Amino acid sequence: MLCSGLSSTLLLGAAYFLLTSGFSRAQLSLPSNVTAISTGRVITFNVISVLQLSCGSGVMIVQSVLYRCADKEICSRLHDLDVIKKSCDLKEVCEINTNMVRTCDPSVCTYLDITFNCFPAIHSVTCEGSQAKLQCGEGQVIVVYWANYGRRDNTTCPDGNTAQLQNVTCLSPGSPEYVTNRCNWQNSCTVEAKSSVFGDPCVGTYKYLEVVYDCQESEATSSPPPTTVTEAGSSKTCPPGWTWFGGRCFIFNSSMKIWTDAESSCETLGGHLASFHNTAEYTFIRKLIYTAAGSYTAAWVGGNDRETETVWMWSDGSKFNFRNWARGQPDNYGGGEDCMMINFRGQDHVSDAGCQRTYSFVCVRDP
Ligand SMILES: [Ca+2]
Ligand SMILES: [Ca+2]
Repeated sequence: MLCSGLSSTLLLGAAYFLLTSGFSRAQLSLPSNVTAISTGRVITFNVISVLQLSCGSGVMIVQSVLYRCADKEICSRLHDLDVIKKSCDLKEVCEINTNMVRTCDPSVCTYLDITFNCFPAIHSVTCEGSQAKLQCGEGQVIVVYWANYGRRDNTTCPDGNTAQLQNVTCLSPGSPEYVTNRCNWQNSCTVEAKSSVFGDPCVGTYKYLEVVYDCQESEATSSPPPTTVTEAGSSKTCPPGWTWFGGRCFIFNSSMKIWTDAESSCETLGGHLASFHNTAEYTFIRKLIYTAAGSYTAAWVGGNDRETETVWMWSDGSKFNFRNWARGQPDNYGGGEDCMMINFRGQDHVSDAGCQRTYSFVCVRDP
């Protein structure tokens, strides 16, 4: 296809983009508050068969792929941009086999010109069956930007037989949330790169776990984490005032309400009283309260055994697996404590309390 056929090229490219955008464009991105530290550019002749893009320390996001032509015209190929982004985005180093991209016309368009931005982050790769270890320096904590258990090129973790390396669009959409919940705000953490953890997104493919994360000074964790993150297939944002964590949005409300009125308030805002399913979420909720109120104010959350005594549930309908009650709790004191509160007397303390008491509360909703 000649460069003069640019408009039809773009149309074809656009159609291809619509078909594939669910994978490559939306998913492989960083939170909007992470800014590029440098830019890179590789210009090559078509005759070179392999070219390398590198960010040194940091991960790349490919910005443009152009063919520079002898007559100075430029072909912009959305399809090739898509292919290269799919393979390179969020990596520190990326090798492109130029037969991956289709030239406009070798006799006319002789240069391939790729530009990319580099962002401060660490790209960790762990082959299937091994254990990923994320580690930050002393006084630092992990902030997870992106993760995928699957495969998106056929050169990483090449130990499988050839047939097991062919599927390069293998994604498990739950990976970012799982790794975030497990590792965020920790100094180090381990994650098993196994299908028993993530599910098997592509049976018969030899997979690997990629995690893109940054290390931040632990003092910085008192400021809210980024409110915009990218999850499977789309970029999701919390409404103003809400804070994102682990794929959900949270907000603290300081007004004192009985439990059912607090739940109603949260429902009015499109959510429920907050639930938590691991230590990271519980710790985050306490931090959210501290940031908003200036102290660990006692607050209602969504746990309750109002329906059946000792059968605890979350008001948002999620699975109740919480066990880490304060010592001696829940005690259903006086025969009438069916609602869950945290921060009793400002302490790291989860207990049951009478639902007619009034406390501040924390709501949760989907982005
Ligand atoms: Ca009870
Ligand atoms: Ca109690």
